[in-house]
Amino acid sequence: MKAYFPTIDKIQYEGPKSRNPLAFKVYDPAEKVAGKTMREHLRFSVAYWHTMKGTGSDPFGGATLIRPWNDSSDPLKAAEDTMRAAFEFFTKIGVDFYAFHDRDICPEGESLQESNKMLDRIVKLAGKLQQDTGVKLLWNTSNMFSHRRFANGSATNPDAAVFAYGAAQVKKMLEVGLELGATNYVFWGGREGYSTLLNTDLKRELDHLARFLQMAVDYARKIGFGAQFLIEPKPKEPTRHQYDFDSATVISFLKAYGLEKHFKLNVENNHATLAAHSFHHDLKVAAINGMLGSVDANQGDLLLGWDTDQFPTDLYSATMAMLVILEQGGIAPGGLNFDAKVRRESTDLEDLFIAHIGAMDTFAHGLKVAAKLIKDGVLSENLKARYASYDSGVGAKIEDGTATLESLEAYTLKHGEPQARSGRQELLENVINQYILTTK
Ligand code: XUL
Ligand code: CO
Repeated sequence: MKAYFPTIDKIQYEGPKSRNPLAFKVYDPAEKVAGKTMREHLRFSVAYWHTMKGTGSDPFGGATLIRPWNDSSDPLKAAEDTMRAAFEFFTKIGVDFYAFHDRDICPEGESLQESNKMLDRIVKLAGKLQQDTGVKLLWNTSNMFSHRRFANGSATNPDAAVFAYGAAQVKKMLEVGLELGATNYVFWGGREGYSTLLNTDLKRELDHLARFLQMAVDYARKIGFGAQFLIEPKPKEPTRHQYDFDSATVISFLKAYGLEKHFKLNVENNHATLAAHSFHHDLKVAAINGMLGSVDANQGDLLLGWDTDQFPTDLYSATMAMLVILEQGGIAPGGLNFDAKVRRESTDLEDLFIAHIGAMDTFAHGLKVAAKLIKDGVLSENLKARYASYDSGVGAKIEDGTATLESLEAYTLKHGEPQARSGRQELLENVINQYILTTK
């Protein structure tokens, strides 16, 4: 079989002293951290759309990333070559999972029938390659945002025929997920949002979105597709206001429509920061509601302010992410999907490996630091002390619902001005840095 990366062997762990750019310095899949291997904890996934299909094009210029798997004039042959190259990449970089949209793995035909027929051919190949390599599908999803028919969204389109088209696409992709044993199914609301309220019936569009999701739940149940369903929040881009704004908005939407039992969240760092939140914040909001299902592990650029989808290199934010994940007992059946692309100037094939290696090392270090912080009780002891006034006395009465405004007035009249207590933020920040710097 043709090799697309003939000069690159399977990436190995060489440890922190290695100078080899094509080796892991921290990520050792077999190393145990807090009772599980790194591989089990981290569940890394490659994003097909960026890594295999990314061209480097931007609003100012076309493709800069010319890939050898994309050189056939026959689009189906190119799709098959791409799938083979993808599995060579997955096995050489050493991830257990991948993720795709329908239109990433196969081009769209002239009609839905033709698109589905072509898709079947590529899905068959994907199934075979999954079997040959043991790489699994973390999630699949439908692209309901690239084609011009979806200019005004799919589930929230003012035209019911477009709603129907998107529904048909999701039906097919649920069947594909079942066939390929996907562990999750993602709904990212591509163009589900609006550009101006002047032409938008906000209430009706939200009702339609809920109907769409309920239909997907019903069909998955009908065909026996038991994957975890995930909604991926994003506040803006491509629309000015996306309905799935952030974790809190999605959770309240799901609860308003009685859908909260069927969905969890796929939280993405760059989307959280576009919503003016930290990654830590949006993960935590999902987690405390029992709804953190999976993660799109990337990062944005604060100087640019759009969805730059960069590979995660920020040890601090990876540490905070792993803290939330470990505290909730892990991310399975979700994973850490690198929804990230190499820069358009990073034109070598090798750059794809280097980018993933850096991202995997970043999260591996975040995992180790977070495990140590938890083991040493650094934050939990401080939290316990900070809220101790609610463990007994007046605080316990507030928490158990027996306090009233009258009883609290009486308490205040008796005790007077509360004592100032330091939040000790700088101290905690120093401790986190100490752990990041000294964890081996
Ligand atoms: C877009 C984005 C998507 C989803 C899948 O910003 O993150 O790639 O992850 O549709
Ligand atoms: Co994403």
